[in-house]
Amino acid sequence: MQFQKTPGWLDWYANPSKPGFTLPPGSVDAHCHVFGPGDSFPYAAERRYTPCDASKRQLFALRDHLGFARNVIVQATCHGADNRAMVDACIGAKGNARGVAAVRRGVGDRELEDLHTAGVRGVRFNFVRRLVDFTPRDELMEIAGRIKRLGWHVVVYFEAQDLPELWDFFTALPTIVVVDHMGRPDVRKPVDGPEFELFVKLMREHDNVWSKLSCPERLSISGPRALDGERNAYRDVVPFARRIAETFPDRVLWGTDWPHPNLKDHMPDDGLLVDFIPHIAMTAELQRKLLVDNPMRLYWPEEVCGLARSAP
Ligand code: 0GY
Repeated sequence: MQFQKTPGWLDWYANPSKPGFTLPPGSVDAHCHVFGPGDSFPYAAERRYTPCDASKRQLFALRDHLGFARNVIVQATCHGADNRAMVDACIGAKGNARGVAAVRRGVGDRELEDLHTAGVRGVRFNFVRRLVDFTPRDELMEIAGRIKRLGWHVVVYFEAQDLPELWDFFTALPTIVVVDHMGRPDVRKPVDGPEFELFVKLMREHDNVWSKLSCPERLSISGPRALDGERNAYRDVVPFARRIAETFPDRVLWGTDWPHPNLKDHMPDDGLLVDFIPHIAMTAELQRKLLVDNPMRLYWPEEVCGLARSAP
C-alpha cells in the first residue's frame, strides 16, 4: 500500500556522525521505533500522522554505527495496536531486541503469549492528546493487571502539565512504570520549580517508577547548536536529565527515539544525541547503569545473574 508522508515531517538523518563518546560495551538503545515499511506493515487507519518508512534493517544499521548492542523497540501510534512491524523487528534482531506493544482491551491470552515469545516485555499507554484519542482508565487498568502476570511493565507517555490529573492513575498501576522522556518537562521553567518537582516527587515516592532520559531534541528550546560547539547540543535539557540520572541512578534508561516521529523544525544527528549522554550521566558508573545495567535488568533479567529478582 502506498502512503503519503505527513507534509512538513522531516526524514530521519541519513548519515549520522560517529559519536565522540564511546558507549560502554553492551549498551541498549531503550527507546526507538520501526515504521512499516508501509507496503509490508500498513499504517493504522486511526493514525494521527503518516511517517516515512524506517525499517528494521535501517534500525540495526544505526545500532551498529552508533555502537549499541541492543534495542528496545517501542510501538508508535502510527501503527495503532497492530504490533506486526515491531514484532517482526524484534524477531529479526535474534535476541538483541525487546519490544513494547500497544494492546486493546480484549486482547487474547494467546496473543499476549505470542508477543512475549517474540520479545515483548511491556505495553505503552499514550496520553499525549495530539497523538491518540482518550482511552478509559478502567480499560488501561484491566490491561495492566493482565500483563503484570507476564512480568511485563507499563510505559507511559504524557506531557508535564497533565501529570496532576494522571497522578492517581499512575500511582495505582501494579507494575513497574517507565515514563517516556522525563514526562516532557517544559525546560523554560526552573529545574527546581513546582512542575518538575512533581515529577521528581513521583519517582521519589514510588520506587516502581522509572524514567527515560531521552529526547533532548524534542524538549530543547536552545536546540542543537551550543555556543561552545555542536557536540555540546541541547544544553537547556541537561539540568533536568542530570537531576534524574543522579537522584535515581538505578531507574533510568536512555534511547535515541530514532526515527524521531513528528519533528518539523530540525532532525537530530543521532551521533550528536549519543554525545549528549556524558553531559547527563557524568561518571562511568552512572553511564553503565543508564545504558547497560538498568535496561538489562528490565528487559533481559534472565541474563543478569542474581539481579533478576531485585528489580523494584
Ligand atoms: C516518541 C514521540 C512521539 C511519537 C510517538 O507513538 C508515537 O507516535 O511516541 C511524539 O510525537 O512526541 O517518543 O516517539
